[in-house]
Amino acid sequence: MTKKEITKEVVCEPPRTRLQSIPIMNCPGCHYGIIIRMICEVIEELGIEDRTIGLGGGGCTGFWTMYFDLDMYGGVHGPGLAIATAIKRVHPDSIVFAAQGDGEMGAIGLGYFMAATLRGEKITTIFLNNACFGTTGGQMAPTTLLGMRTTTTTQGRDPKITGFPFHGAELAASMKGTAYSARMSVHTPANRQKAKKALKTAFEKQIAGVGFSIVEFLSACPVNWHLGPKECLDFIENQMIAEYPLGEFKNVDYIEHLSDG
Ligand SMILES: Cc1ncc(C[n+]2csc(CCOP(=O)(O)OP(=O)(O)O)c2C)c(N)n1
Ligand code: SF4
Repeated sequence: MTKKEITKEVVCEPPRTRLQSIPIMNCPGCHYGIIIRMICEVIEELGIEDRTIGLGGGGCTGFWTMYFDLDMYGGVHGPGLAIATAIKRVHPDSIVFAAQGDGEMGAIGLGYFMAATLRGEKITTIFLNNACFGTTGGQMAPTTLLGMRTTTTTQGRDPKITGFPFHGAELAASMKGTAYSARMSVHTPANRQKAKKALKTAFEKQIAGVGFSIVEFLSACPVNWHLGPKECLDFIENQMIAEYPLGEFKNVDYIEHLSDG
């Protein structure tokens, strides 16, 4: 009997801009890794890796500064979009993206978010909506669903006490300086494809100098949702999307008094 020859063929390689010496340090089932890879793919497809500067956040996106083979800046919890603004203004030819947790952008950093959208800063925001403060143990975030139990809403979120969920993508879309705003999810392959297209469009708006751009991602946090990775996909499909509809909320190619050209 002759031994069957085994041939190896590379069918999928990691993106160049994903620094392979640093493993992704998320909890199992976290969607941040999928989103990190997507950012790398989009940056490479747009050919902007030599002029991209990324900003990590203050929560679980704090580790993001280590994952990319790009110029990266360590974020602080809250003023991320002010820091991203400064980077862009000092380096106007650069392409700047900022990762923002929902506790970060919707609570401590809400003022910086509003200011950046009001000014129409030509930066791209990646807004991670996992309905809780992930890093610090699953406290209620502005995005926590009504009735959802967290470590600070043990009986379920009650709007009479803690208000209603924060809709970042719709809020950004209502601002004059915003060129592109969308909410996407990566919980199925089809949604991942749509999300990548949206992310690419968001970066293209910045490249064209149109205005502020943002993609909100619904993202699983299995450890704080107390659900398994598969149950998290169902939770996104059945609970999260009911509160946070997916889609584009704004997509314009020119904003008077603001856009380049
Ligand atoms: C100024 C400041 N306040 C509070 C904290 C503590 N802190 C660190 S991460 C975090 C919550 C992170 O939640 P979120 O922004 O939703 O990001 P995630 O961890 O879910 O990615 C908090 C409150 C801090 N690091 N800095
Ligand atoms: S705490 Fe949540 S957001 Fe943070 S790495 Fe773990 S699963 Fe991801």
